[in-house]
Amino acid sequence: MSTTPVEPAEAARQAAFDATIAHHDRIEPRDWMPDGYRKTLIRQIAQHAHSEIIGMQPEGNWIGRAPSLRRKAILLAKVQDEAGHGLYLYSACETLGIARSELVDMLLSGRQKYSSIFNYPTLSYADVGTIGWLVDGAAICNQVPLCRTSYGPYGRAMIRICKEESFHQRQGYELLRTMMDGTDAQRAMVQESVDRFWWPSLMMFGPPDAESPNTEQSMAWGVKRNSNDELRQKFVDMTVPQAQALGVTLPDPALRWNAERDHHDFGEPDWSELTAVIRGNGPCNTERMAHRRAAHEDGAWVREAATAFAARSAAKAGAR
Ligand code: FAQ
Repeated sequence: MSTTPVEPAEAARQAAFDATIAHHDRIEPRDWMPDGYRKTLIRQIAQHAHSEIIGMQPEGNWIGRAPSLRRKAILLAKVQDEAGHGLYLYSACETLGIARSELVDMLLSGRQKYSSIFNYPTLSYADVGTIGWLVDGAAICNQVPLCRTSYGPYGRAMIRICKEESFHQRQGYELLRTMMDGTDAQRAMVQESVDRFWWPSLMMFGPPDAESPNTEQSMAWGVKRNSNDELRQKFVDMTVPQAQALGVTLPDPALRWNAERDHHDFGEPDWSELTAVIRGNGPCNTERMAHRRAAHEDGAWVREAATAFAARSAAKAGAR
């Protein structure tokens, strides 16, 4: 059998990369990396950044209708954090040799995805609490292991993001706790919101491992540290006692403790729904993208002004 000859220099670079991965050390922007590794990181980090930016919309929808000044201040801070997360992640992605404008273009043209969860509507103020509790809770489960991802700039961005996500989750839980201690109508509002967000939150972890085309290679490269199903299970195990403490019912009749497995058993999410949402056919996909395109167009003058200012500053610095 004939094999393609590998240049000695390339073989040495590949060996150095493999050794770094095997030692759980970090790959840094100037290190050599295989094309597939670079492409995988650009895909995942960019989709993560897009998710943070699109993820501002469902909650942003409630800033003007927050029930008190305190709730408004908390929600404003949270949504601003999400913008910040998007910026750290776009910056981490740019270290891989791709321009932010190109990443934004890929989002706006539909060539890159963002998390399915942000294509669901926010119908009541309880949804702000549920997003904090369940959606940020799922995000934390998924992102804490990413602090140890093999690519340095991504892992370092994740450390800061996870600290802020913890605050987001707590504010969501605290909001729901307050509502659960309120009136019957408020309790019903929380339960209705949890009923709508439970299954979409489980889908945030991606398709089941057997149908996840990227997991095996991403784990071999240390980009992902756990599989989709492992993290989904961790999230369920973490959330069930919190639901009990809150006094809400998770809408899954199959949910029960399995002492043999030392984990909760739970029902199968409707994977055809995840596929439909990822393909653009979720309840709010069209609205979310239309809003993002309009915001991008509205911001054109800011980008032009910043570019002109940067060019003038560079020219002045050159003249000095
Ligand atoms: N939605 O082979 P896999 C947040 C796609 S941030 C949409 O398993 P992979 C903070 C996947 O891209 C939430 N698409 O893929 C916040 C792939 O398509 P591609 C975002 C999905 O990459 C809270 C295909 O399906 N977090 O919540 C989804 O190995 C509150 C096959 O899937 C991150 O991005 C989905 N749910 O695993 C903000 C974390 N699942 O690209 C505001 C980083 C899968 O081949 C408010 N990302 N797909 O065309 C990851 O950990 C991974 O990328 C996974 C997917 C686990 C999401």
